[in-house]
Amino acid sequence: MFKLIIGNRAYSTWSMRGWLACKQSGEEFEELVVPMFDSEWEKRREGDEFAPSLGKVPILWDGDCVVWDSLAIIEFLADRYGRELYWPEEDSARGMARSMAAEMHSGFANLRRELPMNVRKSFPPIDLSDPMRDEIDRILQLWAQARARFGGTGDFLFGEWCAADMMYAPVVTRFITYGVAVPSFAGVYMKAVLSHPDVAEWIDKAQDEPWVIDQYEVDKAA
Ligand SMILES: N[C@@H](CCC(=O)N[C@@H](CS)C(=O)NCC(=O)O)C(=O)O
Repeated sequence: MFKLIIGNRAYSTWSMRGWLACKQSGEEFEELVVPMFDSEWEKRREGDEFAPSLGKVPILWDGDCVVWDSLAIIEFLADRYGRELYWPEEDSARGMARSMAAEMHSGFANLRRELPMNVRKSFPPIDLSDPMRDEIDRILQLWAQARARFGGTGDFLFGEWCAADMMYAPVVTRFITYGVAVPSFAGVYMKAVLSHPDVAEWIDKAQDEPWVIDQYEVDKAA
């Protein structure tokens, strides 16, 4: 059985992506939730289990084999359990899905910095900075293109739930948390993401976590 080390469900976007990828494998796996930034955090991340990732989560251990970084975890699991579980079958759809996942992984710095994930909260709508507005427009444009070209009759970006949806799931929760206005097609897509059983399970379990990180609890509209 492999083991996934993750941070707080309430706040850790990259953990959520890695965990969604593990759920998609259909395999039983052990999960270790490590509260980020508590008094033990620095000491814990100096331990052997955290060493390969320089102390960041998620980290997947399978015996001696270790894979860190959410996107690497997706690819590792796709190799092992079948690419079709993670990526669209058709080349141009898969090319776009991979590009969107990579753009999420390396981009949208303003959104990531200014709107930290908090799946337990929903704040009044905030005023968006111009750089963040541009990033949100780009995300909505990508979602619209994927849905129009490849969504077909399915609910997700490329029809079936895939790794691109996993990568954007924490964006969906951020849009909800900070009251970001979206066009109706995006609202429908976001509802589908929130209703996906794995996403719903993640959000559900986050409600019972005892830990609070003050900096992620700030109402930015206030
Ligand atoms: N690029 C990495 C990012 C991992 C990452 O930054 N994880 C955050 C939690 S969401 C973390 O461990 N932060 C703790 C820290 O930087 O001390 C991935 O995709 O997994």
